Amino acid sequence: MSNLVYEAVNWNRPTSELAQIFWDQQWKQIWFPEEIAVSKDVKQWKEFEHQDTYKKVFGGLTLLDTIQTNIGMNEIARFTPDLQEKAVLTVFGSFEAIHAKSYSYIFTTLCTNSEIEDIFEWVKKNEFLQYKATKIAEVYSAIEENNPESLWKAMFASVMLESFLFYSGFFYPLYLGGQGQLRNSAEIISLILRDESIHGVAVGFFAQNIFKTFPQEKQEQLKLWGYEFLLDLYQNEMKYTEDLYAETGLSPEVKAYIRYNANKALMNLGLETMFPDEEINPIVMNGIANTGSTYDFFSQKGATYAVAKVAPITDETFKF
Ligand code: MN3
Ligand code: MN3
Repeated sequence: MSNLVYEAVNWNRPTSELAQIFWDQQWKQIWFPEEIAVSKDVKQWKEFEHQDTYKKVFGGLTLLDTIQTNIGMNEIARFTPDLQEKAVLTVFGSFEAIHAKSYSYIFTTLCTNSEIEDIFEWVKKNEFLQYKATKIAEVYSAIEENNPESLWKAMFASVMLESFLFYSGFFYPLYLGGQGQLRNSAEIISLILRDESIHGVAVGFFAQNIFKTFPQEKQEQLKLWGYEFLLDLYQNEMKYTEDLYAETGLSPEVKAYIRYNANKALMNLGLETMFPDEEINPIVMNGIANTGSTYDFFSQKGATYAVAKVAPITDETFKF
């Protein structure tokens, strides 16, 4: 017999400030890929010019959501001491599994079996994709019991993945969907994005609470680690984007969108942004702006470019 005492999760009193809010919001937005009529995209898909890019975008996203299901949310939940936060993170993990599965639903609807096999092979072979998966998974796998620094790093990596690194992929379906192309597949992305925005805010918030407990010297050290980690992933992301979007000519716009989201990830973690504000394609921006309230965000696309500013976290952030 060990002396370990098992404690029961007690939701009768709050042990974590926003756990209940994150819990409620996540369940409120439950969805299943089969609810979206992706088959309506089949006709456009047959004539679509850049099928190769599109398939690779979704292949890359599948890998990231697989890691976030199997390693990310699991490991972070496992080592998070607060039982309510642990429960919230476990729920987030189930949604990651829905995300990862939803791409397969799109593949099944649009592609042949041999095409699908080729994509999953490409995922294993693309060096930039494997690099980012490895970097993130390493931090997830390095969490230690009673080591809040290692947990903070894993939460930092999680926010990088969910608020920053997914967006090189999200760009394309949002960009096309906003112009009436392959809209149903884009709608799935908008639903995923809606979940990711809660995850980024929640995990960022939990991370900030841990960060506050560190002495200033430790905080400075961790910040340095964080910015270096981000820059390394950023450089890789630029190469991934050039490789992925080569035939579309969209790389410069995707890169601007990536920098915007890197700033957003830093904001979620309570840290200073690092890239200057710049113009983001308004079709893609509208895809994010309206995901909280409506599925039909495409009808509201803007006609002109505007400089996208990242908003700091305020009380408004928590009104999903
Ligand atoms: Mn996800
Ligand atoms: Mn997520």
